[in-house]
Amino acid sequence: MVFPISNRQLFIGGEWREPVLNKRIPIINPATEQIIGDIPAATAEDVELAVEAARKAFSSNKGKDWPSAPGAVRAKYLRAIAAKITERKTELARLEATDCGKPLEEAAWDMDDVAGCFEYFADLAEGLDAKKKAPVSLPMETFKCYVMKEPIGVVALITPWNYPLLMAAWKVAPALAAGCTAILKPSELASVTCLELAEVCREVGLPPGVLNILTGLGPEAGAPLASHPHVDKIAFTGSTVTGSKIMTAAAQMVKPVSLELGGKSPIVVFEDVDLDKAAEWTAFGCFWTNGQICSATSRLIVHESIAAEFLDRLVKWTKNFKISDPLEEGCRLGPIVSGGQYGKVLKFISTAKSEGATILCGGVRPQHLNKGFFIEPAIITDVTNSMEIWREEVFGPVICVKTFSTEDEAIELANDTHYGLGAAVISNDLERCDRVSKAFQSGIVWINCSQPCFCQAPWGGNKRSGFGRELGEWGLDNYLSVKQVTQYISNEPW
Ligand code: TXE
Repeated sequence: MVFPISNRQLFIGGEWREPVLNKRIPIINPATEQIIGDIPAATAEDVELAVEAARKAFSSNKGKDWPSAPGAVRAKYLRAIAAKITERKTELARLEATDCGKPLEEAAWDMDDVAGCFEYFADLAEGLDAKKKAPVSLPMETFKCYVMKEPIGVVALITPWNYPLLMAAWKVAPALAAGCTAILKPSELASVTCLELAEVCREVGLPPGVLNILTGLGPEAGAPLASHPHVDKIAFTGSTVTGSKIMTAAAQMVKPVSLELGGKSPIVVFEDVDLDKAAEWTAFGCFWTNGQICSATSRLIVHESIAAEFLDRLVKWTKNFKISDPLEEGCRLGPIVSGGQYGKVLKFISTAKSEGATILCGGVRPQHLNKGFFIEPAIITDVTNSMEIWREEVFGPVICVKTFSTEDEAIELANDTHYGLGAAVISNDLERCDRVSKAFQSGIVWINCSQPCFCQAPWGGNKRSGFGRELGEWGLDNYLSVKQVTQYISNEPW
């Protein structure tokens, strides 16, 4: 089905602009493999213009500019953006589903979360006004000291394709709330809704240059942005490989970065669980959004005494999923985002098979769909600790299974990874859950569930899953720098 997609340009300094080199990238509908439009492809020349516009919005007209405006003023814009997103929710959800392949219903939840995220950071922007000068207590009365929180400056926000508008919101909302000005570079695989965010910003009259949106390829648009000397901070979500390149570019100029990277999160299922409920959370935790979630709990570690029965139920759950065009009523799994990612996921599965793993179910194109990048969810057993499928992020609907006999063994298996984003434990023994939560080496832990996420709570990982936290007050702090001011207040000479 062809859905009309607006022919947008780059959004720089509050205006639509053709890319300097006039290049465009086709948009491919992953459900049909058809080209359904195109997006502008920015290059270093456009990055230059966008950084200049953001810098001007940050530092011109002191006293009336974005960073020095009261938080309450910035909050008004953030709320206006949230209201427009809500107003256009149905249309934006359709665009998102068509562009990245996620089921329409899930895309609609994303739009609610996007609006909620802008609302939440509007509240925090207002809160900043009351915290302008936080006193520090000192051991002597001859000095007075206070702390000011100031926006970091011009920030580069580089985002992925799995939650295109939501990942943008997680960065844009706190950056703008803090008083930063920004350049957003969404993924070339799914940029359509981010270009609509530009239109929303234009409609609500966001001051020119406060948010600039450059679509384009990673090496052509992302790299010059990350290495630009007038960008003060980079916030990135994406692969560990690209995260490392961005960190290298930032290191050249000693520039702060926050990185939300890949994962290979475990879900540990103990023998005392309700098997159906546990199977449902396990299926949700790994197959939601087709497993294209950095925190997907894609390593199942299940107690040996229930493994056979549990896997039976898990297979039943996955077989119930409706796999179809994401716009179809009741769709539960859409296509993988792109041909490249599709090939990558299939390769992971065939390598696992050739190394001796058993594909218990799925891992192939569904018989009823002969076009589009569709894969039936795969459950893989007989994996060893050293197999690639057990160690590396697949970013597709694939779960690998290992069994354990003791709690210590389960924890060891769970932590035996170079990633550290999420981890889940399912058990009716809450003391055990508490022990296991403490032992997990991850930034996020779920007890008796997997994947719920709230914009009030910090999000981010350890080890090669990156560092820094998004969301909550931690997410706002990502875009603030702390200034200490100490004053000598005694009349006596020092
Ligand atoms: O990611 P990239 P890709 C993982 C997942 C997936 C793999 C590859 O395993 O299979 O990454 O996906 C921009 N300088 N995740 O290729 O390359 C790029 O244009 C600056 C995990 O899509 O990391 C896009 O905007 N920017 C994940 C963004 O980086 C560069 C979400 C992410 O792309 C750049 C997505 C460069 N040199 C994929 N190269 C998660 N953590 O949620 C690329 N980019």
